[in-house]
Amino acid sequence: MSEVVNYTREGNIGVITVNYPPVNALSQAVRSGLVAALEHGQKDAEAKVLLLVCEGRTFIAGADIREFGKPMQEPGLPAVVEQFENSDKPVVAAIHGTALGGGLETALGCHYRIALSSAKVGLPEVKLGLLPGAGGTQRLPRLAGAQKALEMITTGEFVAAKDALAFGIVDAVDESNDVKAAGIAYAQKLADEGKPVRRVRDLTDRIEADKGSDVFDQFRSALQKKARGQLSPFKCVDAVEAAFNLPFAEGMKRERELFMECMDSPQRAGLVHAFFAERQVSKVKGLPKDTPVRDVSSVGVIGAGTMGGGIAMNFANVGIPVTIVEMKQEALDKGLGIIRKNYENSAKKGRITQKQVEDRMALITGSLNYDEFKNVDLVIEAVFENMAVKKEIFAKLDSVCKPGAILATNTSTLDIDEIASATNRPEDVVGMHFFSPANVMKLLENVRGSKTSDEVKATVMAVAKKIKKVGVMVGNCHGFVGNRMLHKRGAEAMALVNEGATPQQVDKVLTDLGYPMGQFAMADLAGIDVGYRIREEMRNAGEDVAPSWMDKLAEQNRLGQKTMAGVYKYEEGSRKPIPDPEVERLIGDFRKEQGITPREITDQEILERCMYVMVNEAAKILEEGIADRALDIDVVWIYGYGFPAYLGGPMFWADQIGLDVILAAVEKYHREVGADYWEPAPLLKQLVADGKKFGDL
Ligand code: 3H9
Repeated sequence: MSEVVNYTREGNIGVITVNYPPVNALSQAVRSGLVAALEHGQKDAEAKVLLLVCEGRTFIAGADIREFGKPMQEPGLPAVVEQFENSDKPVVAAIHGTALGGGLETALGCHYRIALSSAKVGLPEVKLGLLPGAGGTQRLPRLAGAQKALEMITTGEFVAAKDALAFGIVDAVDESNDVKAAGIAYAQKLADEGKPVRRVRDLTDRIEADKGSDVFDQFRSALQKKARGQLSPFKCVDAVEAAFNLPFAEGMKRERELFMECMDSPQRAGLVHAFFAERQVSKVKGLPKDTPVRDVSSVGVIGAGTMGGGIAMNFANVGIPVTIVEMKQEALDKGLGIIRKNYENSAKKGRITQKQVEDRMALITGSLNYDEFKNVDLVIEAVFENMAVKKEIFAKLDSVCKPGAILATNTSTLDIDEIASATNRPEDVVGMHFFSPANVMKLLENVRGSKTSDEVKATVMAVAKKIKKVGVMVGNCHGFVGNRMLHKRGAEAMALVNEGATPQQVDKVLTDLGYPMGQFAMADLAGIDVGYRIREEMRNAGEDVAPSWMDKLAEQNRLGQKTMAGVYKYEEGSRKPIPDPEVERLIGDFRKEQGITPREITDQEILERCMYVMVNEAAKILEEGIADRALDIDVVWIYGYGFPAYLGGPMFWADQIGLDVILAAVEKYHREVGADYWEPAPLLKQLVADGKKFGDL
């Protein structure tokens, strides 16, 4: 018998058990083990009904993603599922944890399904740039109809057991937490009642009901907006539609063709890279796995502004009490009011209940007094970017907070070590850089200072997980990983417009690549005054800051979305940027003032300058050890800046373009543009010389 799948018998029930930690993925060993165990069960004269069940934390969570991109080894999963469906003896799948992808498809090949009430099912292949390739697109609609099947397959979202029951995906839900006992009891009942096999492929009611429906076109047109630039969501619709237009066997062939198209696409490679990268970042290089983690069951936040409020919500959302301290009652009331409004909006959209709104608000208290931080386990400072103010706050925290409390700053650019130097416990000081809106964006850049202890590092990574963020540990430098790269892209975007491009041309190149918004639309969202204030402060400090047409926007009170005019103009109630001839004139005047003769700039030049400048900077970031691995940078950009996951992140993308191509362009722009940041990164040169990629590091 196979090591990972075994066959036993309990009375007249033949039990096929998968045991392949951590998630019982369908590796070649599992697939062949399943076939062998099924054959065993078929031959076992004593077995009247067969039961498929899994050991460990979950039912089969899908195909083994690590096998993707390698030659397929027999038996293929569609054939395995078919053999289960062909069985003459009824087969029951008993589901606990998550039955996902090929796991759910295997269960759909069984004749009956029972799930624990805590279980979830889903076909998340689309999130990996794929579609269900073992009959999921053909069998799910036969149980759940076109609408539900399309929803599940195009979003990849999981469905709770009780909903799966309502949709016809499972036949029974068991309230216990013993999946094997529940499965055996159900199988026994079937055996006692002499229930026949029931093959999903033969079910036709739902197919007849939805044949010719316009639901497929509705999904396609909704996806034009939601899944712009992506391949697999559209292929998912095509595959599901085939279930309604073709006999089962033909539909399976169509599914296979579409599946292979997706499997061979670079988007699949990018998304699989992103999947593993997201999991890798939680394993911080050089941080021992058994590093103790401090308990964080109460949190303090300084500042009730947009960032502070959003940060506080993350903790209240997972049941952790938060105290927000502000300087003035008015600011505190305003901040708490905004938090309530955000929750109320979520309730209106049906995302949370009114009770949850009240429960979460009850966890958030406001105060004007730092003494409230006496007993908290973690304080996060989220005031404006000013070193002197931050140092004053940290000195105060040092005197108020209990020993062992973690003192974190949400700074997006400032030196963590200098902030830590205002305390007598720099080992407890760390950066926790949230991304705006902090209650939505999934990235948390945890920034280690030179003295931050391992325990504190491990704790902030655990906190990220607890509040459902993707935590990435990075080093201390101006802008850390994300903003340091963004600043270079911003400088190039400005230079391109100065030289002759329009803001909308630059933004379009970025959105065509897959970014949710371009550089200038983003500036309008953040507020034109933000950069203006920073530049003014630098000028006041005697620094040499080049003039910018953005300053003129700020001086005309064109501050972005909030004043309905910035780089773009906006219509009442809309966030859609509309190019404004007035701004083009203003830019034209600026060029004249600066003695610049505008030239035609190609989209390719925009793409290269905006992207390669980031890749070159990222190579320096890697070299300096600010990021531990290229994949950390990829994850920062996917979760902090909406870089399209299907491109795998900027480093994975760069590897696909070819580092030699990028280096040649960086050298060219270094000569032509001349800015310091175009100085080619030695690491980039080294990798090209060695014929290596970022992914090889
Ligand atoms: C598919 O099925 C295609 C078919 O339609 C057609 C075939 C012909 N394979 O996430 P976690 C690893 S496509 C290999 O931290 P959690 C993961 O890397 C597949 N490894 O745990 C990690 O390893 P490590 C469709 C996998 O409890 C460890 O397991 N299925 C796989 O937070 C723990 O993972 C999916 O897309 C896999 N399939 O969440 C499901 N899955 O410890 C993808 C996980 O070394 N998986 N690993 O870092 C998930 O959504 C989550 O992992 C799951 C558990 C919800 C299962």
